[in-house]
Order: sequence, then structure tokens, then C-alpha cells
Amino acid sequence: MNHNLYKILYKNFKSDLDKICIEIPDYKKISFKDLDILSAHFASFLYDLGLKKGDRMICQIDKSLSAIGLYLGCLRMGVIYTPLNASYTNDEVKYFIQNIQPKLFVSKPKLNDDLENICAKLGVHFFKTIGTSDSDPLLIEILSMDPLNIFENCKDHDIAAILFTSGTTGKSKGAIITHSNLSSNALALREIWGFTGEDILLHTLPIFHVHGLFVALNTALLSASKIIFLEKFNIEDVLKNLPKSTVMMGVPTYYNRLVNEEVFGEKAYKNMRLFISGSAPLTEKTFKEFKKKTNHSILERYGMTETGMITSNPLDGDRVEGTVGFPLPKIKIRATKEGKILPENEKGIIEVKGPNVFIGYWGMREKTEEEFTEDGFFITGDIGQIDKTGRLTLSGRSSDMIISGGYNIYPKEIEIILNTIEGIRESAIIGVKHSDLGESPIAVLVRDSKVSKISENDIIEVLNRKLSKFKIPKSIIWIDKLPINAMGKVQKKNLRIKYEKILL
Ligand code: MLC
Ligand code: AMP
Repeated sequence: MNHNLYKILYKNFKSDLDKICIEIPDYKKISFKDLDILSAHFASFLYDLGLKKGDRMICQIDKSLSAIGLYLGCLRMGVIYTPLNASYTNDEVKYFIQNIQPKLFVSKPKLNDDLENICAKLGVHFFKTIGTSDSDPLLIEILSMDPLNIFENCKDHDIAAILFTSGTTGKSKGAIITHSNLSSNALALREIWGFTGEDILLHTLPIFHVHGLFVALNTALLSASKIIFLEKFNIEDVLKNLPKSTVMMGVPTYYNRLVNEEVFGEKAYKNMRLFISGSAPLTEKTFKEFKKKTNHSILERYGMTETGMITSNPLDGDRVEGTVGFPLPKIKIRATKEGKILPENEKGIIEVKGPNVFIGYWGMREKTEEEFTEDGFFITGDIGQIDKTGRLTLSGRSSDMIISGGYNIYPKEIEIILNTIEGIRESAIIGVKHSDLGESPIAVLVRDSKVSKISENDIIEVLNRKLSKFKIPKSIIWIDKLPINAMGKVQKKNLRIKYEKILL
């Protein structure tokens, strides 16, 4: 049997080929047939470059139909798809190239030659650029090629994508995700969220992460649902397009923004059947205010890059605020402490097993082994408890990871850079409350008194050169000494308590 995800998607939308598949408001609408042909053109492009099943391709491009075409073209060909956040700096991108050694790098139209030079130096065979407009030269070239109607034969464990997740040590890890990981998750989500061809999904998420790419796109395509495809979450465009939609997916920041918007009234959500939230904790406050304003209970679900979606509140039945619901079909979860499985209602590390779970980190065998138990459960690092009905409530994370507006930030990555700056003796990055983004990083620093004072602007400038904007601390606090415990470890918990409300 061919497990190629594109083939599975195609099989599920092929009886609706003439239906509108994607609408970009005020720009264009394309049918499922158009999408199928577009993806075949992109497959042809990859084939012409000599890429084969198992070859790696990295792209760092803006959200567009071409980006979807490239994703689906890779699936068709069995080429491993690795999308990167468009805001990553060249320093960050360099690491990803070194790590997975792609044959092809597709970039947004270049601002300078640096990235192309980096690719050449690192042995990437092909460097291409693609923009978002219909008159983009590469797109025109691709559309002039004969479409290649291929469904490369893929076994269930063949790799569809590698998505990078940040690591506690400051080094990102490439999660290897198979065709079957993706199809099993999309099939489960279609079932539990009741997606049908009647649905219209409002898509405002970026498509370089699991949420916008796999959860939203795969589930909608598999269900032959229409997608209203917006470049980003912009409140005006969202309010304009919500009345035409039936389902929306988003990070909690989207719902905070909507509920605080005065003109968000009944007209906007009259056709909506479901609002889904995930990637970060949805506060009980937002859940309750949203319910009060709209009479809709936001459906919160929980997932990870390594696992796709793990649990979800029910479509029918109680959606309980502060909980992330029940495991998806065929997925098992448990809470453990020091390797022992805990009874119900006891807090521990959440572990997960099922067809959704990735097969390991690219080129990091030891790291992979560390994160799986002997009986094959993946150790998520999230802390939670499971009640007697099987419902999961999350209460934190075992690492210091910060989630800002749905993007993960690992303090270590920032601290490593801060510690190289003259004038800083010690640093600690902590996450504190932020009314819009949920959490944001701030830097707590100790001066090196032997060196002349360094300005905050200089510090931010150094960070800006090396890191994406969303990782830059929103505030810098100078203190005399970081609190440490008997083992010499910085007590970040104390700092978090002290500065918890500094950005509110
Ligand atoms: C943008 N900026 C952010 C940011 N997003 N800063 C901190 N945190 C963020 N999340 C910065 C930009 O760099 C820029 O900086 C400034 O804010 C304005 O940029 P913008 O693009 O106009 O911002 P905005 O539209 O407000 O974006 C915020 C947002 C967006 C929340 C709408 O970040 C977003 O769509 N997030 C979704 C993330 C996501 O998809 N996560 C899923 C991960 S998958 P400057 O300095 O230039 O002004 C996963 C698994 C799972 O977690 O379970 O789903
Ligand atoms: P990522 O590595 O980007 O895939 O982020 C995965 C992490 O996001 C998980 O390990 C959780 O910590 C967090 N996450 C995802 N969904 C939720 C949710 N509904 N509530 C709380 N945290 C979540």
C-alpha cells in the first residue's frame, strides 16, 4: 500500500475537484483541481532538479499559494519538506542547513546575497528564490513545466518532513515526521472535530509550524473543506472573513485579540460552528470572556511538533476551561514521575504513544533515545494530570521554555549569546506574563564591573543580529547577583515570581 500523504489527501478530495479549495480574499480562488495541478508543477520542478525520495529541501518563504504548492509537491515526490520561520536570521538558518544538509534551499526573494553564499559554502546544490506574486519569475518557470502527476511510493515510516523545535541546550532538533504520522493525525482530527466538505476554515496561522501547516491544512484538505487563506492574523481581515467561515484555528493570542475587539459581534460569528485553540495555554479568563461574548466555548487541544495533536476537548460534550481534553483515537497518554506511572489526578510528566509520534531527531540518536521510554512512550516534558475520565489538565513544563504568541523560545539560546557580550557577567532569561502574547522573555543580567558599562541598546543590537525578532527580550533588568541554589543552579522560579507582572 502507498502511504504517500498527498495520495491520501487526493483520494479524499478527488470527488470535489471543481469545488473551491482555497480563497485568497480580493485576490483569487482556486479549485481542488487547480491545487492538484499546482502541486504537480512543483513536483516537476523538484524532479527537474534531480531531487528524489529522501532528499531534503529547506524553504524559508512567505505564506502563499506557491508555499502550499511546494509543500504538496514535496509530498508527491517523497522529498523531505523542511519549512523555516520566515523571520529566522542567517545565523539561525546556517545551523539548520548544517544539520540536515538539504539539496535545495528555497528562499523568499533575497534581500542580499548572504544566504546564497552560505548555501554555496555549505554544499547546498541548488538555491532558488520565490515570492508571493503571480508574476514571480520562478513561479512562471515552474508553471511552464509539464505537470508531473506523481504519487511516489511511500511506506508508512517514510519521512514526509523535518520540523525544527528548539532544544533545552540551545540547539534546535529536527523532528522527523513520517507520512503516516501526518495522515493518522489528520484522519483523527477530521473525525473528532467533525470536519466536512461543507466547512470553511479561516486560515490565518503561519505555515512553517505544525499548527498552520499540518493541523489546519492537512485536516481541511483531507475533508475537502474550503480554506480562506489570509497572509497573517490581522484583526481587520479576520473580522471581514469570519462571517464567511465555519471553523477557525488559532493560538490563544488570536482569541485574546478578538474578544477585546469592540466590533467583534454576532454578525462576525453567525456562521461559525467551531473555534479551536492550541500551541499555548488558553487562559480561563479568555475562555470565559469569549463564551460570555459569543456563546461559543473555544475548543482547546494540545500538541507538539514531535507528536502532532495529542489530546482535544470534545466537539460534543463538555469543553472544560483550563483542560486540554482527551487523547485522540489510537493515542495513549500517561503521567509519570521518576519513571513510575502515576495514578489518576497526580501531577507528573506527560508521556505519549501512538501512530502520531515522530521517529526521532535528525542526526541525534542519543537525544532521541533520551526522550523515549523503554516501552516506546515519548516524554513530552509537559507537566499535567489525568483524571479518572481520561481528561488531561496541563500545569506547566519541566523545562524553562517560554511560549510567546505561540512561538517557542528557549532561554539557553539567548543566554549563550548574552554571556559572550563584554560587560555582562551572568544572564538569566525568564518568561513573564504578557497580556497579548501570553508570555514574553525578559533578561535578568549581572554586570561585569571590570568592564565599562554596556548600554541596553548595544545588547539588543547584538541579539538582533543573531536571533529572530520574537526571541528578543522585552525588558532588561540589572541585579547584583542571580539567585542560585546549593548546586549552583540559577533559581529561575524565584526570578519568575519576582518579575511576573513587570510587563503587565
Ligand atoms: C511577531 N512578533 C512577535 C511574535 N510575532 N514577538 C513575540 N512573539 C510573537 N509570537 C514580533 C515581530 O518580530 C515584530 O517585531 C513585531 O512583533 C510585529 O510583527 P507582526 O508579525 O506584525 O506581529 P503580530 O501580527 O502581532 O504577530 C503576533 C502573532 C503571530 C501572535 C499574531 O506571532 C502568530 O501568528 N503566531 C502564531 C505562532 C504559531 O503558529 N505557533 C504554532 C507553533 S506549533 P518588530 O520588532 O519588527 O516590531 C505548536 C504545536 C501546537 O506549538 O500544539 O500547535
Ligand atoms: P512546539 O515545540 O512548538 O511544537 O510546542 C509544543 C508545546 O506547546 C507543548 O509541549 C506544550 O508545552 C505547548 N502547548 C501546545 N498546546 C498547548 C495547550 N493547549 N496548552 C498548553 N500548552 C500547549
